[in-house]
Amino acid sequence: MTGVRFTLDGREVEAAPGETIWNVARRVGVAIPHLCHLPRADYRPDGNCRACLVEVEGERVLAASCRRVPTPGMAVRSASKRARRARRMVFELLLADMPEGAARDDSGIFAQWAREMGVSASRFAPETARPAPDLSHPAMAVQLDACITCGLCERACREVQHNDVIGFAGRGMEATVSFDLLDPMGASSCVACGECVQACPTGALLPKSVLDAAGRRAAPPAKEVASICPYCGVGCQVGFRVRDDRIEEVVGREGPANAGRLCVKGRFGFDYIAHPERLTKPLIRLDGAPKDPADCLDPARARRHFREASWDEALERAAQGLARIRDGAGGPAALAGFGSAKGSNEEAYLFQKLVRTGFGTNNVDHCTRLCHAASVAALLEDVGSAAVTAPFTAATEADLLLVIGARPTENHPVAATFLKDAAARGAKLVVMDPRGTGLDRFATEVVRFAPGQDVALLNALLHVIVEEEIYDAAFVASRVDGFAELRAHLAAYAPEAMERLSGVPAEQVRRVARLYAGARSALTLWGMGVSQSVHGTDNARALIALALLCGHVGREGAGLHPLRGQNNVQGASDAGLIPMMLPDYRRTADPVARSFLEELWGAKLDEQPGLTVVEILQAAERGEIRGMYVMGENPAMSDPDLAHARAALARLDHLVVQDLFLTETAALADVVLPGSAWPEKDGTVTNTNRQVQVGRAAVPPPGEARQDLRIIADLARRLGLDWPQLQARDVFGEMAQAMPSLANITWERLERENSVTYPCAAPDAPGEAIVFRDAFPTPSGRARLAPAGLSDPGEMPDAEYPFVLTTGRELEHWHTGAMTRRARVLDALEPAPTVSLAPAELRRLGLASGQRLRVATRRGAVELLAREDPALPPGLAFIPFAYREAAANLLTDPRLDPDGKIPGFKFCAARLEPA
Ligand SMILES: Nc1nc2c(c(=O)[nH]1)N[C@H]1C(S)=C(S)[C@@H](COP(=O)(O)OP(=O)(O)OC[C@H]3O[C@@H](n4cnc5c(=O)[nH]c(N)nc54)[C@H](O)[C@@H]3O)O[C@H]1N2
Ligand SMILES: Nc1nc2c(c(=O)[nH]1)N[C@H]1C(S)=C(S)[C@@H](COP(=O)(O)OP(=O)(O)OC[C@H]3O[C@@H](n4cnc5c(=O)[nH]c(N)nc54)[C@H](O)[C@@H]3O)O[C@H]1N2
Ligand SMILES: [Mo]
Repeated sequence: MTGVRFTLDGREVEAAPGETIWNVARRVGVAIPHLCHLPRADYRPDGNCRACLVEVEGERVLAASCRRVPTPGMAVRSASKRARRARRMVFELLLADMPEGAARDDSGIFAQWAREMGVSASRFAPETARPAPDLSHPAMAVQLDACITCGLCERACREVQHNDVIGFAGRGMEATVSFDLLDPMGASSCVACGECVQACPTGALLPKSVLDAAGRRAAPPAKEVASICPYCGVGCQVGFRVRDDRIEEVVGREGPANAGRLCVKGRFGFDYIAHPERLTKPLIRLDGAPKDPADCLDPARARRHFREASWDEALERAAQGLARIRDGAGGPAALAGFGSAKGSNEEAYLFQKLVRTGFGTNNVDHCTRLCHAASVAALLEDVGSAAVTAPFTAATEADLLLVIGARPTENHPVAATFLKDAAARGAKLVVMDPRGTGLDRFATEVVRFAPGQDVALLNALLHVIVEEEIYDAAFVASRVDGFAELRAHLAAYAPEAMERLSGVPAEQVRRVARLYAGARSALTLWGMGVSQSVHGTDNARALIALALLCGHVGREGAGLHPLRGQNNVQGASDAGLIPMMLPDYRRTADPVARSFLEELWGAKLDEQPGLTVVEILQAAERGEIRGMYVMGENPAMSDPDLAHARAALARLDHLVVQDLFLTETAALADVVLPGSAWPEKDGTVTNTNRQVQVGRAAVPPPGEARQDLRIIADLARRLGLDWPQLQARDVFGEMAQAMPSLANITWERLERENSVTYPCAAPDAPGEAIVFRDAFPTPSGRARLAPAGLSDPGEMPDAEYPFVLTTGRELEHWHTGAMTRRARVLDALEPAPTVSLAPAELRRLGLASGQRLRVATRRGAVELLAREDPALPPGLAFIPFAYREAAANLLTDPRLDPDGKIPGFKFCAARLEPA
């Protein structure tokens, strides 16, 4: 590749093929103003604002340098008098229409350049009447008096995030930014990703959190700390902008998983850490105060049962209670710990080490059990490793994307932008889900099927691929075992035979099978719809078989990607917060692994695998587990069949909860320890793409709240372990010794590079984004095609409970609502619990949207507001589990998948009636 030589202000420079004059100038340190141009790869240069005009020798008109690509020998003058005067004129004209002669964002790109060029007043009179501000959205202020119609917001909304809300109404001088059909922003279909706000050069769009009373952002941005978003497994790199120890604004940084983009939670959901209900002192339950599950309904009520205590007293009380049980009749097996996928890798590692060596049991688990446990079981069985084989950004190279049982536009919104990018580029997109999803409008095929019938659908696809011999025969021959058995098994699964169960026309199954098998490279992404089922492992087996059969693993643009949920669920699992596995998935029964860690930790390890999340609570209800330590989890909201789960927690002799808030779980505790929120700590997290990323403390914890890492170590010492007080970087060092997967990743390297993918072959090599190119990490090096059979999807509807109830999430809320219901913007966007139903079902019940409805199952009942949702099929009702006043999990069924031990959160029988 040879570059193009030309001169810039008399200096010889070279442009890469396709590189614009503006980009070359920036690279060599020549500053040219820009407004409508955002120097990010995903923003197309538009050249409409003329702020970047330069003179090209021999050309009559000035050229927009953001778009113009140089030709050999071209002489470009960026600083000629003519170019400078033209650019000045552009700024003056724009300024004429702005309030008080300046932009609304004094730190924005427009104001910076205006200052730089010495343009502070305009010779021109305002052209048009100033539009009134639109303050209808809880998060963003629209003040179009400062708008220069540069179009960046439209590109942000349409081309970068593919949300298609912002457009231009009117023509020429009258053109104005509009949301949908000239709706107020707050009433539009805007999903509040804030991409437009981040792109706007003038402050016409600003986050409300930075505005002064006059609607301006006055001072330049305060300190910006580079960290990671605390919400989902995408792992967006963020900048926390801090003033006076308060986060004022969050901006997207260009991390490998987000390329500068964020979603509503990451950008606007940060103020939970400063909510008045934040715990700032340790609490101890008053002697004799009853543990009443009804307190879970109202933390304020629960608070009366506690008194504040010193850290010394609280830690001593916490440790003594655990030690008494450990050393008593039940022994270590009467103790258990739930660690956190919301904390750092270092915390997760120390937590499991504390339970294994300080409690003396493997009863340690975390929310992964309620999440991808079934996927993990199937992946370990079939390909030998549970992490993704390709990052979601492999969508860029894929020519087909299959998304099943996941709604990335709501739950992994920034990952969704990459999928939408791929579809816009021409990749095929197949979406399979019982409910309509936000990706449907980008899809080539939308396969709506009956809930719980994944095996029927997937086996039918497999049947067609085998029958029509369109599988990847070479891949099957060289890389996988079990083909003959699978083929025999599939004979009974013709799409015509499965149609009755899955509801999918055989013709569509055949079409999709050919599409998927015929793709050059397909990326297979899935979520909770596959995993959270009493036969979730079978669902995942069938899906994995589909990818293996077609050879869609271990190549560019191909791979298996179970979208990981929590910000650190990949890392917490890797670090060993799993009852049957030590760090790096080595079985507790493996004597080599045990003795290696016994040496490193200087402690004896139990070879018996421990109990899982739901099993632990069931054992607690039977009185077999007597003491628990729960950090950064809220099982009194997130576990199935809450009446029982809460009774189990209440029955414990000793419960220690370490959280940010007096959660529904903490309401049942004996000791509550106030921990640190993510923006308050240093530490690493591992995202869904296997990227280990580093977060840095931006603000201190409030009051007497302490670093989680320190609390774990303090408890360990009080339980008799000889642990020094370590910083995150030191713990990372020990962790890297315990975990071969972290080879060649050091704290120093992470500080330097912010993100490194594991596995990584050398200290200076990039990590391996795509794995299993030549072999699978199984004893034979080959993968396994595992046949999956049909079984009931769970508790079947009947005359008494005729509906199927499914549960899950909304864009704005995080799980049990502990964080997001305490984030002002998010709570304002989704303030109340709802049950969504197909319009026809709503009519049948004689209800309209917004009316109260009672939903009952064999386990409990809740009341919530009805919401009409045409994306739901008849017979299916959806409830998000974020609302304590109508906790979805009072309704759900605790039956477990036999292999993954995951409950079927997506399916149980329910009755609906007007309240
Ligand atoms: N906004 C937000 N984002 C989140 C979270 C959050 O709480 N809020 N949580 C994070 C976590 S931990 C996780 S695990 C992820 C989860 O992210 P997703 O996997 O997207 O989770 P859900 O929305 O629970 O369910 C996904 C889909 O499963 C479908 N489904 C229901 N029944 C079936 C079925 O029988 N078969 C199939 N194939 N599909 C079915 C539902 O219709 C839904 O579209 O999200 C993460 N991101
Ligand atoms: N009905 C139904 N139930 C479900 C699901 C479903 O789809 N339907 N999905 C399941 C899934 S996939 C998951 S992952 C689980 C999630 O279940 P949980 O993990 O129990 O839910 P969260 O609300 O994320 O709980 C996190 C807790 O950690 C606290 N926290 C946050 N950051 C920190 C920190 O830095 N330090 C400390 N000490 N605490 C912190 C929060 O305040 C909160 O109380 O829910 C499961 N339950
Ligand atoms: Mo999850």
